[in-house]
Amino acid sequence: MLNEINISDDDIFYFKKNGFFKIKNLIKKEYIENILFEIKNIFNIQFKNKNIKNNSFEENLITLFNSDFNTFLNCAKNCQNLFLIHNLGSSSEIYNLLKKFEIKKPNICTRPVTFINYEKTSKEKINHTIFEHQDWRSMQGSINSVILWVPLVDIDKDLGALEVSAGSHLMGLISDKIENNFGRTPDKISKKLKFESIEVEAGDCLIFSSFLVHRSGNNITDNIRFSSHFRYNDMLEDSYIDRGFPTPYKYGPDDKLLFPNLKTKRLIRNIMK
Ligand SMILES: O=C(O)CCC(=O)C(=O)O
Ligand SMILES: [Fe+2]
Repeated sequence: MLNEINISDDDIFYFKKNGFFKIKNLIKKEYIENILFEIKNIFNIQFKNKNIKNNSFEENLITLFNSDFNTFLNCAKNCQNLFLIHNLGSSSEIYNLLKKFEIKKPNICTRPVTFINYEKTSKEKINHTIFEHQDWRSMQGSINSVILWVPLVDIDKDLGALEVSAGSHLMGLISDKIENNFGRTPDKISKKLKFESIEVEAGDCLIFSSFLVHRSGNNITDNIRFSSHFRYNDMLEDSYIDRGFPTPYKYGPDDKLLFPNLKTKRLIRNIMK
């Protein structure tokens, strides 16, 4: 799924100094297109089920968002669980790439997330534009932990390209609270930082230190910004070993039975006959 790429000593030097590095044309374009197709397909199944038939995917999405928010949200959640996304993030090719960035024994920190950033299907700003933060605050993993940020479409400044503050990783943890699941960095410090937009094309990948201060750019277009984000730890990093490998992410089922009247006996017998 990846193209042959060469990471030079200069690239690693750049990464260490700035806290991020754009890997051009890392993932085969076709693979990214397939992920996008699968994402849209999850929604398309529900558009059909709900008899939503507008002209475009965007219009259908808005209709679903407004008419059945719960199903919209469940579609978005299922986009986190696509085989293609998990296969990419847990591939030996990505494992080997991480080793080039001096992650001695890479391990997956948490499940990947896929963002479908669109103001017209957002209840709050946080749903499409994330404030300045450091991912390490939520991960609390190895000191050299990294994020692979993978655009699923071309993302230029107008579409809200990710904005990073070069070198900010060298401050260590400055974030003092978790807000909406993100380790927000204090305004007093963020305001003084310089940010640059990292424009990317589908197939590129941004690797960055979990201490790098970053935020979403403003999407001033009428288009959806799709991206997937992967987080990794190094199981051989001393402080992570010393801290006993903390794993602060929570995951579990809802206590509530969502459809108490579902005729499961009849349905399972019908399928199994
Ligand atoms: O994609 C974005 O704009 C920000 C995402 C991000 O920083 C994160 O998921 O931690
Ligand atoms: Fe982040």
